[in-house]
Amino acid sequence: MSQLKDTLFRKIEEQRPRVTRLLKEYGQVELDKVTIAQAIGGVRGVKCLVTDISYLDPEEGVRFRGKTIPETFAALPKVPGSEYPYVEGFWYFLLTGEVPTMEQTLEVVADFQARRPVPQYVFDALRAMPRDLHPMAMLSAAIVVMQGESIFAKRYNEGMGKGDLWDPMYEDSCNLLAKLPAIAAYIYRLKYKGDTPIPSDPELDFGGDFAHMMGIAPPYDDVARMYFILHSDHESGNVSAHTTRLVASALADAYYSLSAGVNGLSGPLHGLANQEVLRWIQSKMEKLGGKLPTEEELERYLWDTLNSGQVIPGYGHAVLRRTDPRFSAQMEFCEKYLPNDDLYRLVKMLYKVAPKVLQEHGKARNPWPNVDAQSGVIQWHYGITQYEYYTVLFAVGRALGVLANITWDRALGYPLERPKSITLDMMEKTAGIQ
Ligand code: FAM
Repeated sequence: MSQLKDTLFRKIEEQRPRVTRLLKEYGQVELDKVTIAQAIGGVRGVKCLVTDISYLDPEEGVRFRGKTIPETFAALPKVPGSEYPYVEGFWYFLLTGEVPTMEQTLEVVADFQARRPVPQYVFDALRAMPRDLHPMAMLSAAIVVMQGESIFAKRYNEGMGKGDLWDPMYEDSCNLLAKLPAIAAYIYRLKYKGDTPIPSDPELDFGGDFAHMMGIAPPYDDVARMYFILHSDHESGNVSAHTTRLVASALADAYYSLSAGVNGLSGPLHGLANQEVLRWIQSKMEKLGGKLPTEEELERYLWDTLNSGQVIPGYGHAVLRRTDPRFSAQMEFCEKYLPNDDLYRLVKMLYKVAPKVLQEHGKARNPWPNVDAQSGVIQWHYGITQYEYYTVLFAVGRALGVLANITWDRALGYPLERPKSITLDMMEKTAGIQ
């Protein structure tokens, strides 16, 4: 057994009695109440999901396994010559809550390298799709087309007990994760680079190999590592995380579940927002003949967008009430590597003007930027000018978090999710409306 799997198993054994005790001895303790506004309003704020992978504090932002983003970056082993950690070491950390040593990290790197080859039929299937299909639809299809590889589905059909199902879920998750960079890069080179796929370099790590297969020189390898880690998890109520877990709760395997989560991520209010941000700011620059707007022009553009009933992409959040630390982490990168990039300067100007306008507008509960306000700009700078591809990058990162979650869900025996519905009539009756 690998050190990662061994540590994971030890952690699972530690956590199981906690769940049993909470259920048996404290099962009736109330965690929250649900109001009509919450039932109608997308279950916002109702505390009814459990995950230990990450926690999202409205003021502070996300913590992965108790660590803030800067603490996570500082703690994990770095790729030699790079400023950002190995994605593989982050996977170890997300799964176990323990910071791996360099040796433990390199063991995961080697394990992922062995799991990396993608079946030829996946590429054949991608080639058979219309070239103008959205890359998120291509990614989702490429994931589900591999369902026949699922070890979980095989073991389940052979009658494996519920308590052991975490093991094949872990195996499927590692197999899928190891293959995702090659699939995502293949989609990119097939669609946008004249069908010129670049084979994987078996010596490279997750982020390094992705940059290599995209055909983009350093420091894009560090951009990839940073980006995948930042987008990995945001507790489990967001659409992509929740969808993946919901589907997996019916004991669907990781291929079906992740494909479903990727479909959820493709919504413009969720993962697709990063493509919207760039589209929105570039359309302003186009109107100005490629010039940067002044602050006054930008303010007017913001009001025009709001007055036409559209949202300001990249701003607002369902849980956060401050600037997203994932935005700040990317800003730090931009300050170092692309401080004079025009688009970045515009993003900075937007950060100055938009919160004020949104506050004045008075609707958004959070007038501050989220992760998507920044991410497209970095990708554009390094030559990925096809907006619609940005959510694919988000999806590769998000896979880390959701796959860690569904592995743990099987380990702790969490059951099928099945919230109760009521009718409007019932709600009116409860409210005392005749
Ligand atoms: N621009 C204009 N109006 C906004 C707004 C924004 N950026 N953010 C929120 N509002 C409006 C919202 O549409 C709602 O209006 P109605 O009452 O007319 O429906 C009102 O303010 C209250 O919304 P809220 O409670 O503050 O936010 P929600 O929890 O309903 O929605 C978001 C959260 C993220 C969907 C919303 O802020 C939004 O649409 N933002 C722009 C799109 C975006 O950046 N999405 C990416 C989110 C990111 F974190 C991710 O998932 N990748």
